[in-house]
Amino acid sequence: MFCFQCEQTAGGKGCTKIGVCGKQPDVANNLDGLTCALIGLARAAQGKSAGKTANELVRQGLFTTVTNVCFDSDRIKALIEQIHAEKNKLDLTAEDFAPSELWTGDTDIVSLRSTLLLGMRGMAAYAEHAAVLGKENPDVTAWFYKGLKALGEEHTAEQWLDLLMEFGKINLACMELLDEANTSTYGQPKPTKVTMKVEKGPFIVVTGHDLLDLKQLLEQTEGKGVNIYTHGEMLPAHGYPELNKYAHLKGNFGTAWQNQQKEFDNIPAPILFTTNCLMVPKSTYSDRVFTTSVVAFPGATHISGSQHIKDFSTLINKAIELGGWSEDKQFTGINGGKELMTGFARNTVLSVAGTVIDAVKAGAIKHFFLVGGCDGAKPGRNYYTEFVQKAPKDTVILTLACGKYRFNDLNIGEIGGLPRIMDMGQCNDAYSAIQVAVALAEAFKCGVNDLPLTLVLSWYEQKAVCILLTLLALGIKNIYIGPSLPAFLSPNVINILVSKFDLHPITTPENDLQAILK
Ligand code: FS2
Ligand code: SF4
Repeated sequence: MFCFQCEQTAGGKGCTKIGVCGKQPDVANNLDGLTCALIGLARAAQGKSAGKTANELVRQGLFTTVTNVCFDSDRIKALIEQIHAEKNKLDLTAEDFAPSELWTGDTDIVSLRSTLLLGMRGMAAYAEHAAVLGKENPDVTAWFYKGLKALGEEHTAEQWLDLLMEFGKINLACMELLDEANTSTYGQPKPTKVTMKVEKGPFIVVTGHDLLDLKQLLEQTEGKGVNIYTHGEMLPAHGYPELNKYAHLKGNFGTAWQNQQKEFDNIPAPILFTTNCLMVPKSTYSDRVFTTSVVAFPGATHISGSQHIKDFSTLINKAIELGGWSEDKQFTGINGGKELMTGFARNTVLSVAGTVIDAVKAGAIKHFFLVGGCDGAKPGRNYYTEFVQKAPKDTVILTLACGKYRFNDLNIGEIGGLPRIMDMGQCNDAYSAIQVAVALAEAFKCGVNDLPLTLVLSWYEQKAVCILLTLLALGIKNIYIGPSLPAFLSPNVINILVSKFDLHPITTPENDLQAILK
């Protein structure tokens, strides 16, 4: 096996014996086979209209290969068979890409090709979340085929770089599509306080990013005496009016994905994984793990459904059987806070744009930071907690994705009635952050790079890769990134990104704050 797609890759170079994530070699090899079959499908679809089934397979196939999504070789092999059947309908002569060539060749070319593939894996997750809500963008769909086909071809470094920038722009369209799908279905997010107290009685913990799964579970548990708690990337669900209206959507349990083995160990409740990030479940709770859509783990109960309509009764019955705690339990975030705030998406932030602009002009707000991205297990990720704690009082912290659990329970005060930490949502809500930045730049009649705004990002998996490519494609410079640079970026590619985009690897919170605010 070979895999270097995530931040925790073995030795900062690549997993070759077993994944640090727990991915077994047979799973890794089958995931490579899946990628190569998708390239074959894209070759077969060239010049033809591929159709709904093929489009779905492309999205779901790429999504399946994202870190911590699918650990089940049987499911991957079944997907490959379906892809081959679709390919044969389109063109019997088209061949799969050779898995032996996926990660080999000239170092810089492998680096650029891998960056495109990994970005596309991330975008597939967003496209799938939009598709289950009935939203597709033909340009995004077409680009999956274009990108997959390109992965199986020879290109110069310049051509790969051009493809990466083109991809970054199409990923913006994909994030916009998902923003539109979410807000048109569930309403515009509103600032919402979320408790970390779990009430006595049966409950279910829901993690991952898929709001439709949560919505269906809320409908199916209504009036049954089973409470629902979000976990990880599901926290922003509380901000959406059409989800928040359910009184039994009670609060948030736990923190970011890498703490799940500790947090899920002793709870008297089942956990539903709607997307990444699933860690190998410990035997003490594996019978309480339920997966759905592309997420799968051998032995865990998988809930499927046609047309994305699902029957969650086995999960609900498990919650009733386990019964929950006999009294209320107060949990806290990693810094001891008992409440979290979410729901500061573009609509809310832009509705107070006048106040924000006045505060900047009057000098009350000196700088904005977008401190966001993925969380992970590395000790160096304390950087993000310290960065927020050490940021001067006249600065505002916008955040998104699961990296926020490093600091979202901190109370660092307000500026002009606005909290200094504003949670804009999940990782795909980077779209919201971009819209806010663009609107501020218009208000100040300057470019986004001239705003008193710095992006301080944390990365772990492939959605962070597609978001970074979008930011670079938009010409956003001076981004700080950590906790370490991706193993798939070769030294030459890093040099290009540093010289072209002033990309900075993080150092220490003190040094970086000083450099940014000087
Ligand atoms: Fe966090 Fe994991 Fe959102 Fe990433 S829950 S690292 O998938 O996509 O962020
Ligand atoms: Fe290793 Fe990450 Fe790949 Fe898992 S996803 S095998 S940890 S590089």
